[in-house]
Amino acid sequence: MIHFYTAPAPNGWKVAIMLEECGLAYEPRWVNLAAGDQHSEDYLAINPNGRIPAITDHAPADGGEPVTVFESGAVLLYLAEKSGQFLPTDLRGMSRVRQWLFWQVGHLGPTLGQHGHFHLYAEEKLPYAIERFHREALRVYGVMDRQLGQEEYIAGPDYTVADMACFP
Ligand SMILES: N[C@@H](CCC(=O)N[C@@H](CS)C(=O)NCC(=O)O)C(=O)O
Repeated sequence: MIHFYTAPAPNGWKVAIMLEECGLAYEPRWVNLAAGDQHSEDYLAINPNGRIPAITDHAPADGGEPVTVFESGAVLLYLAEKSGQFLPTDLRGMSRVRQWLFWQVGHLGPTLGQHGHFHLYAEEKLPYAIERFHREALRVYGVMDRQLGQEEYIAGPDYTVADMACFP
């Protein structure tokens, strides 16, 4: 059984998609972000970064103690390797998925997060920050658009965890 620490937010949705797609047994453990659950000592023992998502796998493949994983990209790779799904096993295919997955967690996600923050939520409207992240959001959308103009899915011909990371 996998305990899935999450909340209704994009980084949680990535892992929710994968858990539903791969068919592994899991139970959601809701983290109330508005109430600040993510900063509690109990939760920081699961994810020292104080964010969702995270998982604890109580039946890891090596038969040992439960394994806890945080960071959406790391969780997606862990589940892909555990289930043997949505991650190619050949060198080139796996390399493509890893690079697009790292691109999502390093560029697409943070850029859109900062854009949304400064454009929509920040009480003080800072033109420099709004313009910077707007421009960068358009750039990363352009990268994705070009890639999807050439390939069926973000990392090539197959549907993989890289698509599940980008979609939400
Ligand atoms: N790099 C992290 C980002 C996780 C993240 O930012 N999660 C948000 C929800 S989408 C969160 O937990 N926010 C709570 C907060 O900011 O306190 C990942 O990919 O897992």
